[in-house]
Amino acid sequence: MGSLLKSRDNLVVLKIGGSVITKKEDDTPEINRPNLNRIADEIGKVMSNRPEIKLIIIHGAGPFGHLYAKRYDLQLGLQSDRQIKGIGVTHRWMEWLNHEVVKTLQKNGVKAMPFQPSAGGIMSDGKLVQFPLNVVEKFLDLGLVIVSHGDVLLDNRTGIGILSGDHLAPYLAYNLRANRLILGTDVDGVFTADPKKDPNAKLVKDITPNTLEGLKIGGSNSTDVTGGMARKISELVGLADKGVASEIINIAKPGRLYKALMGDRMQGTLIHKA
Ligand code: IP8
Repeated sequence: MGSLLKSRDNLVVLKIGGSVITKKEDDTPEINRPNLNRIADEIGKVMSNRPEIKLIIIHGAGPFGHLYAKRYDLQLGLQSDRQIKGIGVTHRWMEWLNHEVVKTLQKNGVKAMPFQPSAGGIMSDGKLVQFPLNVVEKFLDLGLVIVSHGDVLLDNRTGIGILSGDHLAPYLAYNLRANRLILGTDVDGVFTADPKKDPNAKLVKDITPNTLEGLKIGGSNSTDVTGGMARKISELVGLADKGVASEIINIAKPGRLYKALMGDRMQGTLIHKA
């Protein structure tokens, strides 16, 4: 028990946004190799400079998951036989992406360990209600870096559902009492409008449960079956209310992830209790 508490002191949950490490070419999912290589290099350097850190990495899907989840309407729950094949197909694409992420991390000296959510996780109406936390803890205690991802899961009420990494990361941060949750995206944080489309979009430096109301949040992705920025924020504000603060940073910009993991909390949007 003592060792578990000690490991949680340094526990960091990092979400790597799917849009940062993937792209779509001619309707086929592709890995953004330059970004993945650089991110793995930054994580490798942090882990050798600060070996006391226990790290859980959750990566998003990008087209690897969203393209197929949408093609088989998996976000609607189980409604027809046609979807059954899509469960395995979507999961296979996610496993492939996960394999590439883990391999790249390992090449950069990270003791990365793949962890498949659909093998042990169950949802109920889209909410994660079961996950093998004890297994995750034991692997962390061995010194491994868990590398998990968004996935297709069994759902007690709807048959199947999509587990977003944006749901899994806060779930793990809360249930394993992480002291930091970092969400790495391809924008500088939360904006008042979509910064890729609106030049007047302003960065919101910090959000608390009290300031959320009245905040206009921009920047969702139309191909994303799991909901974009607004859903992400409401989940994180709920988490801040329970005492786990989080940060949204731009890990598409070189060096930002390294600085964040080394302790800099001021680079993007901080979501915390008032
Ligand atoms: O990109 C979605 O994960 P996310 C997972 O983290 C699937 O929302 C299978 C679409």
